[in-house]
Amino acid sequence: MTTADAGGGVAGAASDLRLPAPGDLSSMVVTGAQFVPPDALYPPIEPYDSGMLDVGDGQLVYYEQSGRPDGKPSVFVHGGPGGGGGTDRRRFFDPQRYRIICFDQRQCGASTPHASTAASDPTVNTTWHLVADLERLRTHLGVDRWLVFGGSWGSSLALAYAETHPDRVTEMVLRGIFTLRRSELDWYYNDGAGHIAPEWWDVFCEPLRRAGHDFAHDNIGGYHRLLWDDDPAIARAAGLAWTRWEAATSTLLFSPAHVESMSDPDYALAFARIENRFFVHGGWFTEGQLIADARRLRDIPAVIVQGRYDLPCPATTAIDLHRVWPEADLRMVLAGHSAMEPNICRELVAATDRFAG
Ligand code: STX
Repeated sequence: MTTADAGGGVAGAASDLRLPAPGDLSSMVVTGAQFVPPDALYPPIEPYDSGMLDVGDGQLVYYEQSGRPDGKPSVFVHGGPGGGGGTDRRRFFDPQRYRIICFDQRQCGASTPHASTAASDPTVNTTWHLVADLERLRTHLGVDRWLVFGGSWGSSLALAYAETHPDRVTEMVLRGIFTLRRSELDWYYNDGAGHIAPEWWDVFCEPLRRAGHDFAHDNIGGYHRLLWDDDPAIARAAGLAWTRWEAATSTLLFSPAHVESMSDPDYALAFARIENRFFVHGGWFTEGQLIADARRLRDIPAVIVQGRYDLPCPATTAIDLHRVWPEADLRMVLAGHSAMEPNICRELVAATDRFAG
C-alpha cells in the first residue's frame, strides 16, 4: 500500500533504526481513557500452585492454578501466539467457584527456553504441539473435562483443541475470533488494517523499508527474515515494530500504556518471532479448517464475544464461525480487540459467571 513507500528512502544501518516511543504518535490518533471498570473483573489473586511441565523436546511449560482447588476446572488459553505471562488473566473467573488454570504456551512467558534466546528451537513449536501440551497439562493436573477460555490466537488454539478433543470440553468462552485464513492475515499484515491506523502502519513498515523489501506482497515473509537476522539489533528492532503494531491497534481508543506494556524488548522479540512463524505456516491448518470443523462443537455450550471494531481480528471471522455454529451465543459489542476493552471484559465475565453452575 502507498504508506509503505512514504517517509523512508534514506538507506541506513538497521541498527540505527529509531522507532517512535509508545506515546509519540498519540496526538495523531483517537485517544481516550481506556479503563477496565473497577468491578468488571474479579479482584487480583495469587496462585495456590504452580510448576513447570516437561512436555518433551526440551520444553518446559509454566502453569499455575488459582481460585478454588475443588471448583469447576477452567483453562485460560492466551493469545499471540507468544503473548504469555500476566496475572490479570486469573481475574475473568469467580475464584470462589472456579479452579482457574493458566499456562504459558511454548517458548513465551515463563516457559523455557524463551523464543528471544538462541537456545530455543522454533521447529518444536507448532499448533499441534500446543494442542498436545493442553492434553498433557489436563492429565497432569488430574482434570477430566474443563471450560476452555481463549481470545484472539487463544480462540484459534481453543478451537483447534476442542475440535480435536471435544469430549474434554464442558463449555467455551471465545473472544476476538481468529482462524488464520489467508484473508485474515492479509487484512492485518498486507493491505487492510493499515488504512485505519496509517501512522502505526508506517512504524510497522519501517524495518521492511530499511531492508529494501518489496511491499507488493508478503510482509509476513519479509519480517521472517528480519526477526531471525544474525544482527541482534535488526532482529530486536523488527520485534518491537511488529509487536507495537499489534499493541497500538488492539484497543478501540489508542492507549500508549498498552503499547508500553508490550514494549519490553525480550517480550516483543519472542512475541513477534512466534506469531510470525505461525503465520508463515498458516498455523499448520488447511485453509478454513477451524471454521469447517466447528460443526464438531455444536453440542458444547459457548459464548463468542466480538468487538465490532476489532482491527487485528475483524468481525467477519466471528460471523463465519457463527454460521456453522449457530448454537453459540454471539455477543457483538462496541469495542476493539483487547480482552481489557470495557464492553468485552464485562461480557467475558458474564459468560464465565453463567457457566459457573
Ligand atoms: N494476534 C492476535 C492475538 O492473539 C494476531 C493477540 N493480540 N494481542 C494479544 O494476543 C495479547 C493480548 C496476548 C498481547
